[in-house]
Order: sequence, then structure tokens, then C-alpha cells
Amino acid sequence: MSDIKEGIQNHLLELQLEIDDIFAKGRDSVVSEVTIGQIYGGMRGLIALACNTSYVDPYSGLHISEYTTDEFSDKLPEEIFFLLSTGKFPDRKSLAEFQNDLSLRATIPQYTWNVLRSLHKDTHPMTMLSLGILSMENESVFKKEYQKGLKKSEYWEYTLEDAMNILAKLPGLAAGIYQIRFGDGNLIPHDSNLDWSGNLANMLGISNDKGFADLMRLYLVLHCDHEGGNVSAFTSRVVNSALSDLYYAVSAGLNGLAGPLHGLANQECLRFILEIHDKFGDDPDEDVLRAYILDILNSGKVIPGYGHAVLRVTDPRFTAFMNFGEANCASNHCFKIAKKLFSVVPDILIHYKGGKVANPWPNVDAMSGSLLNHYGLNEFDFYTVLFGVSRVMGFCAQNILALGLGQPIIRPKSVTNRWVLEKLTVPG
Ligand code: FCX
Repeated sequence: MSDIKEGIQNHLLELQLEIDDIFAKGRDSVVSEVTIGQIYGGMRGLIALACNTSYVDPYSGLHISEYTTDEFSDKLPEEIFFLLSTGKFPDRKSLAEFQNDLSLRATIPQYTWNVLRSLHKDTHPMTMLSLGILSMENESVFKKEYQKGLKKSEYWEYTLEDAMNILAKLPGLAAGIYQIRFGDGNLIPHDSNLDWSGNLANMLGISNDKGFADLMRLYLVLHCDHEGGNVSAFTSRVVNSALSDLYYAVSAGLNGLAGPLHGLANQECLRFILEIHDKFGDDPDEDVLRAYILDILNSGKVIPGYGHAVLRVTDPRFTAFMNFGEANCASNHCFKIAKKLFSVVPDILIHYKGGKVANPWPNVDAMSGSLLNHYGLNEFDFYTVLFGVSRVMGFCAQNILALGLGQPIIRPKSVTNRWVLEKLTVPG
């Protein structure tokens, strides 16, 4: 058995013991009540899911297992996937075994390239990524084994197989999409001497600067997971809970990530920064910037990269990117404007709409695009693909653990307005 599989098996046993303990202490205890406002308000704040890969503390941000963002941001993505799915970092031997296994599975079938090359030239790269994954659904090991007859306790094992196959192919798939959509269509081959993010950096063929490879590593680590209730992770989990295999579930999660209020926000952020640059130059005056931000708000638009459904502080992932920028691209015009926005926007959002914005601080997207721009990755439409490559680690780990814990199909109850009105007029 591979070390990662053994690690997941052990982790599942620990998690199951915790759940047994929880159930023994109060299976019927109430931890969250639902208001009518929440029913009509995106279920915000409603505690209705268990997710053990990561959690987001409103004040200290993303944690994976017991590690804070600061404590894991210097790792490799492969180590992060190990941590998400086993609760522990791999030792050197387990990491090498895992990387080798990924490398052996990296080849992408020709029919996937045929599908991607046949699309309209304006197809969004996120559509291509989602379709690329879906095109390989016939390869699902889980589906084949399920058709032969699988025990419920074995679901996670074949989902792990699918996860390994999908993850192994992602850097090549993303880089190929970049070449087909924005380059000359020639693919740079996978190099088994490079690690997962190193391969992505190399196959994109944008920059030989070591800083770009470092940025890809950091980017793929910081976007990996954000607990279970965000649009993309939840979508992926709901789809997989019907035992639609991981190819369907990953593709579905990516479709959610493609929305402008979620993953697409990072491309909106750089567009916004470049607009500021066009209008006011490299070093805009803070008062001019303030007036511009107010104009945007008054026109009913949101300030991209600011706000969050859960966080109530500056996103530690933003801080990690800002530290990277200070060290590697402090003189870049976009980085300088992103920094200046950080000193101007929160104070405006705090007072905007009488304090209605729950979190006036920047999220991860407010800085990432400026760093990509520094290394010459200027095709905004591609940014969410990078986010997606990373976030698939979270989708895979969440689904493997949920199946391993025997979680059932997800099916909350919806109600009609008439039901709610009756409930209000006839309490109880
Ligand atoms: N600019 C202007 N107004 C904002 C705002 C912003 N950046 N953030 C929130 N608001 C407004 C909302 O539009 C809402 O106004 P309304 O009631 O009149 O519609 C009000 O403040 C309350 O919303 P709030 O509870 O603070 O935020 P939500 O949880 O509803 O939404 C997002 C959170 C992230 C969607 C929201 O802050 C936003 O649109 N931000 C800009 C887009 C963005 O950066 N998205 C990336 C998010 C994240 F990193 C990810 O998931 O990928």
C-alpha cells in the first residue's frame, strides 16, 4: 500500500473515532438554528457541514490540520495534498514516493487535446479546464470498479486512484490550455525531474526566472482549499455525494470556481489595477484613488479583491503574496498599485453603506494577479485556471475523506414562500 493511502486510512480511523465520540456525546444536540433570513440569504453562517481538510477562522484565516497559513506556506503542493488528505505532512520517503507516482500518471490522452483544440478560439480557459477533466471521465477507476460491484467501505480507495490520476495530469492540462488558447499550440513535455509546480512553471514556458517557479509553488499552495461551504468545494462534494465519480465532481467544482464572486475575482482584480494604472499612472495620489474608489462604489459595483464571506481580517494568503512581492517584485507597477489600494480601500469600505460590508479587508485575489503580471503572465482569463489547479487538491481530499467516512448523499430540504408564510402565521 502506498504511504499516502496508508496515511488516509489511518486518518479515517482517527476521524471516525472522533465522530463516534461526538455522536456518543450528543447526536441530537442543536448547534445551529436557521433564520428565515438565512434561508433566503445563501445559508450564510448556517453550520450544516463537517469538513476535516481545512477550516477558515474569521480572524486567523485558513488552517490545514492544525497548521496556520504562515506555517504551511513554504511547503510544496504535494506536501499540502498529503496534509489535506492525511492530516499530516509526509516524510521525505513518502513525499518522494507520492511525487514519483504522480509523475508516472502525468500523460494526458490525445482525445482530450482533440476536444480542447476543437473549441471556439474565444472559449474561456476555465471552460477548457472543466471540459478537459470531464473528457477523461471514461478513465474513472471508481466508475469501473463500482460497475463491477464495490463495497461502500472501498469507495474512497478508488476515488483516491481517480484523484491521483487527475492531479497528476493537471499541470500538463493547464499548461496545454495556455499554449492552445494564448500561444502557438505547441505543448512543452512533462519533465519527470521537476516537481508538480515546477512542471507547471516549466510547461507554461513564460519565464525561466526562478522567481516564477517560486511564485507557482506559492500560488498552488495558497489556493488549495478553503473549508467545505464555499461554492466550488460544496458543489464538488454535492456532486460526488451522488457517487458521480471525481471527474464529474472536479469539473462541477471548477464550474463554480469560474464565477466572478468566487475564483474569477482574481482576474477582475488585475483588470481593475491596470485600469487604475491607465488612468493615473504608476504612483497615483491617495486622494485621487479614494475619489475613484468612491465613484465605483456609487455606481453600484464591488471593489474586486476586498470582502469575504467568512474572513473578518486581512486574508493571511494576501499577506503571504504581499511578502513575496516585497521580496521579488517591489518595483512592479501593479504591485505598487495593489499595495496602495490596501492602504486606501479598507478605510472606505468600513464606512460604506453604514458599515454594511462585513469584511473591508483584502482577500487572496487582491494581490495574486499583480505578481503574475510581474513575470509576464498577462492573460487574465488564465488566472482562475491556476486557482483551479490548486483548488482541485481540496476537492479531491474533501471527497476522499467524506466517502471514507461513509457520508451519505447530500439533500437539504427546501421550502416554498407559502410554507414560510404559513410557518410565520401559525408558529410551531
Ligand atoms: N465592494 C463593495 N461592496 C461590497 C464588497 C466590496 N468588495 N464586499 C461586500 N460588499 C457589499 C455587498 O455587495 C453587500 O451589499 P448588498 O447587501 O447591498 O448587496 C454588503 O456589502 C454585504 O455583503 P457581505 O456580507 O460583506 O459580503 P458577502 O458575504 O455577501 O460576499 C464577497 C462576499 C466576497 C462575494 C463580496 O465581499 C464581494 O463581492 N467581494 C468582491 C469580489 C471578490 O473579491 N471575490 C473573491 C472572494 C474570495 F476570495 C473567493 O471566494 O474566491
